[in-house]
Amino acid sequence: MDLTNKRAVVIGLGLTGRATARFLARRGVPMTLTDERPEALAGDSLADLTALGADLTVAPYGPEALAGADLVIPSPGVPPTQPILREALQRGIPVLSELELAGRFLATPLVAITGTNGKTTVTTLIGEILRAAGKKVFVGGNIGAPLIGYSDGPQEADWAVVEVSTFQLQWAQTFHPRIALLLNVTSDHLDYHGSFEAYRRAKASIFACQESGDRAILNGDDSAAAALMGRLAAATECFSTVRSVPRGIHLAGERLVHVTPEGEESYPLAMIRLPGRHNVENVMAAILAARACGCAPDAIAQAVSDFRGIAHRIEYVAARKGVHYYDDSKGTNVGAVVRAIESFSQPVVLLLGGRDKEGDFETLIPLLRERVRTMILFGEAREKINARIGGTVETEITPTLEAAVAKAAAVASPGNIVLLSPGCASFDAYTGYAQRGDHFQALVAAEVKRG
Ligand code: UMA
Repeated sequence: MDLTNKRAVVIGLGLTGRATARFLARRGVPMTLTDERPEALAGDSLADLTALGADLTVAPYGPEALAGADLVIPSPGVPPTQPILREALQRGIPVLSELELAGRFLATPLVAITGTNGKTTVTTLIGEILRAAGKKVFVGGNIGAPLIGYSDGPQEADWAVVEVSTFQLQWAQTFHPRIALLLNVTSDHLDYHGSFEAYRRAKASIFACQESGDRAILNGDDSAAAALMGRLAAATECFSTVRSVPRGIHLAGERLVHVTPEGEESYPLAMIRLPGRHNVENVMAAILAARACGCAPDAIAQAVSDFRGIAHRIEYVAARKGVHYYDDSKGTNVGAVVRAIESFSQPVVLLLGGRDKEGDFETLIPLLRERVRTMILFGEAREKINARIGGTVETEITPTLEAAVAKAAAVASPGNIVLLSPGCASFDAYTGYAQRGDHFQALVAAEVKRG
């Protein structure tokens, strides 16, 4: 891609916007920066860019920021309904995600992972396996470090392993992973994409530019993912915990059996230290990707058995008076809540709430009846969730997470699990799920100290 004599407009100066702006600055591309929060561009917040000699214009947030634009790079969180994006499209100005731009300058083969849930676990685990197998790896994308930062550097890794969100895929046209994984598709981000169908299409677009020499990995137990079997250009493998598969990996008793054209390989189920059937799926997906990257089965088995999971994803926090507390702050959609509840056989006190994303809460009802003894609703969406599923089981309503933890400590009995799996975004009260999870853990620690 030739950026000579082009002016770029970068919308949103968070992690992605900043990394994009640095990339453009190093290439001498003049740019206009705009953000709906003017403070993101104020004071010395642009010092790193000016130090790079960036040719910068700061514009108020709105279509007027598009003056002279040859391309527009929106941050992932900018919905397509924003007037500035609608205006750019109407004027025929190319709109590219940071992922698309990064892909155009990437020389390292790419493993890309998408799905409603499990992306971060699978991305992290693939990175760990590749490292254990002696490969140099960049791990990033939606998980934290934007891919554009890697494309901007010397690109010394053997593989780039990136978690990819639908927000990033939305404006990607030529994004071409050597290995692409679709883990599952359940309802999420409908406030952004408008419909489940649009969300599903955005997820499936991860495969759009793949060719026959590439690898596609699908969840055979997920209807939206499995529907793509036989319809992709790339060589396709799938994983299943419920049935055997002709090409891919499945669960057979106490072993994971990988069927390849060369024969069968198998791994002990007991090597997986993470709870829940969903984590068996996650490990299966990672094995298929790692084998496609050329990692040996023994290195894979070792890395899987060393893997203890990721922060804020059904993370054990502490015990108090026989009650065990778990932090699943990363569970920001209803599908994630289902997975978290299903990970426990004990009665659950569930903390649910935050900022709603048009979540399909009614689908929780059978599981709530089966496994949840008390549901504590908190945050901005508490009344909305209460109107939809309140009273299905014993229900408490509290304004904040702090009050929710205090209530949970008061109602839980020995043998119960207190589970923060909010099913909502955190942005009503926090900068992100990690800050919410840290706060939860601090509140639990205070309860433990209190005795
Ligand atoms: N902004 C606007 N207009 C808008 C929305 C945001 O100007 O309409 C501005 C905000 O004021 C802010 C900046 O844009 O200054 C923030 O941009 P952003 O919300 O796109 O966030 P980044 O900091 O760039 O972080 C993004 C991802 N965030 C989102 O997709 C919302 C991070 O994923 C990701 O780790 C990071 O890029 C690096 O790739 C977070 C996430 O919640 C963890 N992702 C969603 C998920 O996993 O479900 C998709």
